[in-house]
Amino acid sequence: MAKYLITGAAGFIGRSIAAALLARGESVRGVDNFITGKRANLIGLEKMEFLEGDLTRPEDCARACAGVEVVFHEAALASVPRSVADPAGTHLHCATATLNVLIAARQAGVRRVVYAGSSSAYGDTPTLPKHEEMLPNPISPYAVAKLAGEHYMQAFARVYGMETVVLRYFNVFGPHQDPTSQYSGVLAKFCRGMLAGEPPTIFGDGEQSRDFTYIDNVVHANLLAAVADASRVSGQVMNTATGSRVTLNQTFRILCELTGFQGKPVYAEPRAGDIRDSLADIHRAERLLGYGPLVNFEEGLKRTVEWYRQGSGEE
Ligand code: UD2
Repeated sequence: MAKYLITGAAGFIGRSIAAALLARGESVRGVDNFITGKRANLIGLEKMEFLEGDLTRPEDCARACAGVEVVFHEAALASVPRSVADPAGTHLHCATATLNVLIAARQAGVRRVVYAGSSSAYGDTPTLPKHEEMLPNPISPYAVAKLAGEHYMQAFARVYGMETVVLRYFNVFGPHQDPTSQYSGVLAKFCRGMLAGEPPTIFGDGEQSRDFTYIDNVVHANLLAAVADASRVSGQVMNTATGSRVTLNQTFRILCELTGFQGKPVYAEPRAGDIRDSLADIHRAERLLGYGPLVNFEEGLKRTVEWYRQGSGEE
């Protein structure tokens, strides 16, 4: 019987958490509906018990949660522009699916649910760094749906006494992130494109900034969140990031060095629902989890470019 369930196990973050747990010899179950997850991401995870299932179906949630102690809920449609194009789809697969997971987890006697929150919850506030005491101010349908999931986590902790922990991820990147969709994260797209000699498109003036967080840091935070003392972490929201930021223009220049790309970017209209600047205050995760970033941005980017250079991520 699996001890851990990972939703979105065929996605970039889910498969990375699964790999870390399996490397520790843990028993892991994964569930994915392959809307954005990839079968190729399951390679190397053969010891994981895998269920193909959709979290919008309560019966699939029940099957996934049976006998499990801890759930890492990573499944989502993770894209601001996708949510602008299809707000109902994002709501269904982010908000409704999260409620279904919580209901099934409670029925199955799951002890703890760790949730993949999003920095988009903060919205476009000028205050930097963003800290958890700030009022959420979501501006895209994606941000609203992910924030609804956070509130459900907190409500289940308060009214049912379930242990729930929200990790608010800031722009996660790294190996296994899908570069092939129009909705892919910017670094995956840029790495793959620039390695192929294609000029990247920058939406806006390129001076928007992000606290880009390498995947190993996010995996580290999840493993800590699974074992941290419930009296300290249950019902809490914690930024999961590095506490530093770079602009897209700076990132482009670093990527030119790493990939050998010699062209110029194409500048296009800013994207609807976009945030200008994003930077995390990570003190709460440091204090409550003992979290600290393991890999900085440049090192993470180097490893990521290497991974795409080896032709991984293509299907
Ligand atoms: C949001 C969240 C992030 C995560 C993600 C979904 C914020 C600050 N971050 O990321 O935490 O939840 O959604 O996985 O809300 N861009 C280009 N060219 C491209 C693609 C993107 O210039 O080809 C720009 C885009 O306009 C934006 C930046 O790059 O300014 C980052 O875009 P993204 O889609 O990678 O992530 P973002 O910030 O919407």
